[in-house]
Amino acid sequence: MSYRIKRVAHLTGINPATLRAWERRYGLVAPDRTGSGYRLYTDEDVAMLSRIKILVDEGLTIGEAISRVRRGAEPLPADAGGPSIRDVRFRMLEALVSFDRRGALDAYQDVLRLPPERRVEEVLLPVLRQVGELWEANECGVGEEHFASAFIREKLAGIIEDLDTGAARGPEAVCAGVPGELHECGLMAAAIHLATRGWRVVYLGTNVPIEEIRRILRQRRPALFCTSVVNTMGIADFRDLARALREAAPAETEVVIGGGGVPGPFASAEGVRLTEDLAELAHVAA
Ligand code: B12
Repeated sequence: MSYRIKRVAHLTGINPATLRAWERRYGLVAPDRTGSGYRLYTDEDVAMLSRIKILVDEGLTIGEAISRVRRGAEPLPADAGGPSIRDVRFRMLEALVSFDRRGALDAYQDVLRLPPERRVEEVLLPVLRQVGELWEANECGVGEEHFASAFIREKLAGIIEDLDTGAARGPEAVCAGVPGELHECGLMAAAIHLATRGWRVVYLGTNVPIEEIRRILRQRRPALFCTSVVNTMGIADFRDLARALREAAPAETEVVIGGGGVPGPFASAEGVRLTEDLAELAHVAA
């Protein structure tokens, strides 16, 4: 049987952006394409991706998970001695959809030992996506989703505060959401990703008018401008947005648009780097 990417995401629990990133970066799978360019995955692809997802959920890095699956070896308990990441995610999710702030904080407490990036990418964002799935499946309401988003956003803001992004001595990055885009957590994750690599981050939040972005970029002339597009956009609108951002930025500023709303697989935009993957920011940063 063959499956489209959304179905694979549903079956494996790996979001489409990550599936595409793993394919590109690690050559994990090489799906065929339909006539219109959509990926088609096989049963074997789905089985292998599910196995990798389980290992990553158990706390292995993606690199470790891939080499283990390629060697066909049995997984080792990655979090021996502490609660597993999967367990923490489960407890946090349960607490959040029950409006149990104390319970969610207790769960978060158990992963404070992890470096900020792992807390973000392995706990906070996956829990938020799971809340989204519950909401989509009508298993929780908008109220629960808002409560959970507010909690996750608060933890991300706490990490940004702890990283003291304004004091860093590295190159400067401006992170801002574009008009109409209210999803903020991907943008915050990008800011955290950069800050942990020594970037000085000027974080503007969501829904910033293009004219304001232009004014600030022209004034500060940062090395990097980052935005996150989560709402799906048509290719034409997306190109207009990318062009407007490229024009708004000085020539020396690299412009990066990330997020699951970036249309694929044909999207491209001159002078703008498109990526769905936070890890690619490390290459930009390099
Ligand atoms: C929380 C949430 C909200 C909150 C946001 C609160 C906040 N402060 O951020 C609120 C309530 C505001 C909201 C509103 C809406 N939402 Co909403 N929301 C979500 C939810 C549950 C989580 C979003 C999120 O932050 N995910 C975590 C992020 C970080 O994961 P990610 O996007 O996959 O990002 C990864 C990569 O793409 C990458 N990345 C992301 N950004 C960047 C940036 C850079 C530079 C880089 C390098 C990488 C990168 O890194 C991430 C880690 O791997 C999702 C469900 C889901 N599955 O995500 C729906 C979801 C995104 N929302 C959706 C919708 C439809 C809406 C509304 C239109 C609902 C409505 N009818 O009003 C509005 C739109 C508001 C607007 N104008 O933007 C849809 C989007 C469908 C689509 N693709 O267009 C989703 C997918 C739910 C669904 N399944 O239908 N939402």
